[in-house]
Amino acid sequence: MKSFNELNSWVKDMAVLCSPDQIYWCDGSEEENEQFLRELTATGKTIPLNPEKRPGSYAFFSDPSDVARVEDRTFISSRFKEDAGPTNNWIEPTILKETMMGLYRGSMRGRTMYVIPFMMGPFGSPLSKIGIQLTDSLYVVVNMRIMTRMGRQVLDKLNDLKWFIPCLHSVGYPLLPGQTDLPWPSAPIEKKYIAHFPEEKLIWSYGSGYGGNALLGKKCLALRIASVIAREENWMAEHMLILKLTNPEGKVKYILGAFPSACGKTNLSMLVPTLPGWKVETIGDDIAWLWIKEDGHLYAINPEAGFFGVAKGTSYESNPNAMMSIRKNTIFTNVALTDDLDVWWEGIDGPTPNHLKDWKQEDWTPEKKTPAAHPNSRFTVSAKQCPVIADEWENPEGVMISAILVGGRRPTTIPLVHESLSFNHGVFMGSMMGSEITAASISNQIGVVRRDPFAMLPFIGYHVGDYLKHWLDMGKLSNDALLPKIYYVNWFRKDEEGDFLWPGFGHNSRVLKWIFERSEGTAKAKVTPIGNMPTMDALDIRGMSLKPGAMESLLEVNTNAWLEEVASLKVYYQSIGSKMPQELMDELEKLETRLKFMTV
Ligand code: GTP
Ligand code: SPV
Ligand code: MN
Repeated sequence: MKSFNELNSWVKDMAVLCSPDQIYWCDGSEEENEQFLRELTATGKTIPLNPEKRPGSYAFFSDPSDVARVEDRTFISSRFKEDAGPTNNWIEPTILKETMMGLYRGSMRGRTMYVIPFMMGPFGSPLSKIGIQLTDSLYVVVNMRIMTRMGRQVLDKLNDLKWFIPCLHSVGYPLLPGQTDLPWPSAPIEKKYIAHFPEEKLIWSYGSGYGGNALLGKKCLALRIASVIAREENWMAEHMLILKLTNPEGKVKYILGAFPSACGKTNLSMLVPTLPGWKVETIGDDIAWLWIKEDGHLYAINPEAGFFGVAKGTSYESNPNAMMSIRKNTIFTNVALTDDLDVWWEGIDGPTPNHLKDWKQEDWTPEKKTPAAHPNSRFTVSAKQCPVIADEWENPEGVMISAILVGGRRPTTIPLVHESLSFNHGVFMGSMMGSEITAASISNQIGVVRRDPFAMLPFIGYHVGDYLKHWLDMGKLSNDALLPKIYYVNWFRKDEEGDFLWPGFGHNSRVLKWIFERSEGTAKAKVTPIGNMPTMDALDIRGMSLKPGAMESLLEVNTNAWLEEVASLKVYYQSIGSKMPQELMDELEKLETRLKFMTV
């Protein structure tokens, strides 16, 4: 964090280091944005889409090596390794800074350094934070304008807020005299660094232009650095959607959901219920900042202003509200293009076209075996364009939370839904989360199940043991009666044939209904060794077709499978080391005892 007075000298120092040809302060205006998009078009970095089909929208195609977050190249550079913990990459800060200064030296030659003032959180919220990102990528500028509250009005707020989080970003591809630019400049993988300095609250990102690596307000600031600040200031920064659920009588509840990347947050946050009379509206689709107010309840704001959503698989059938959000003024990255310059991806509605340009800009026909759109292709769109954005989504006071969902891709063992027995048991449920690795990060282990506590594994800015302790400590600021219950959900359980047992998407409203009614005290539940679960008749599955026996499998607690889970969790907890909170080890032991001795 730096004080307002240091802003100009910091910008100047970074310019001396990176040697851009010029410095440009972004004002965030419409005219400025149009000028940037004209420039991106003229230099061949983007393709404007057919204005009849997709007005105001643009397609970008990344370098094939720069398609997702790079977890192997992401660093928590605290002074001591112990503070970064066993799950983060760590390099001692003076060493990392020296290495990165070497890379930044002259890295913006031949380019402009854009200064982006941005706000995370609604104007006027007690949690909102200001960041200033310096970048040599116009793609980043036009995306940050959608994803954050960006522009001149933020600098006015700097007077009041006094502090800002400095974020330095370079794609790492300087232009020497006479050198032509690439459509998507970036640096080779071994030169990429996504670095966080938690003591200084400083972000340095080098070598990548994609998503969370480059739009520094998102994962770097609103999760990794914010999680460090939140721990110091008694609040929480979480990888969670926020939704508003209204029942047929018009009663409203707000629900959080922590699912790992590409596990259904955007989809759930704007779901169209298949249950008549129920309504879901969106507050946020990826990040929530949470705090406990004096009334003892948990409140949430969405620090972002837009959605950076997974394109692949999005359709009018799976997520109509996302499809309606992206009809205009949308940036698409790594999707395929139709011959009449509209977007296409695997899973979109309608027949597969006979000819496309794929995300590598090559001709594509259905015979081609490779996917036309990259699995981590994305759309960037303002939250204001979502037809079900809730009226109160920018309320600086936040919304009061009634339930927290946790979950991930678990083909076996974990049932459709189970409910925490206490707040600490709920934290235990979050701590044991696991999920199959998805294409949202670059990995050769896609599909392998890994532990991902509260979906925060790649986003905790400090020691994972301290993070779990912080959850427990937050619980101590209030009491179980006022805090939301935690629900472990699993939309991804599979049958023997490898098909999903639960149809998911809009049908998830049936689970939301049970959760809503649990918090009202009206829904039926049975006690099981793992927590409270709906009785076979408690879930409203009217009008739904499930395979015979599917419901039994979805609500099954297989003792042997769970005892294996317990054994694997013991190993996992050990890997966290001495900072693993005793309360959670106690919860694990209690679970084991219940599994062994409880009769249901
Ligand atoms: P990030 O933006 O990476 O954090 O992802 P996310 O958590 O917002 O995930 P998103 O909603 O974009 O969903 C990712 C993929 O999961 C989609 O392409 C869907 O195909 C799939 N998905 C989402 N919800 C469901 C569901 O209820 N059931 C099944 N089977 N798949 C789902
Ligand atoms: C995620 O990976 O969880 C995302 C996409 O939301 S990115 O912004 O690239 O992190
Ligand atoms: Mn995400």
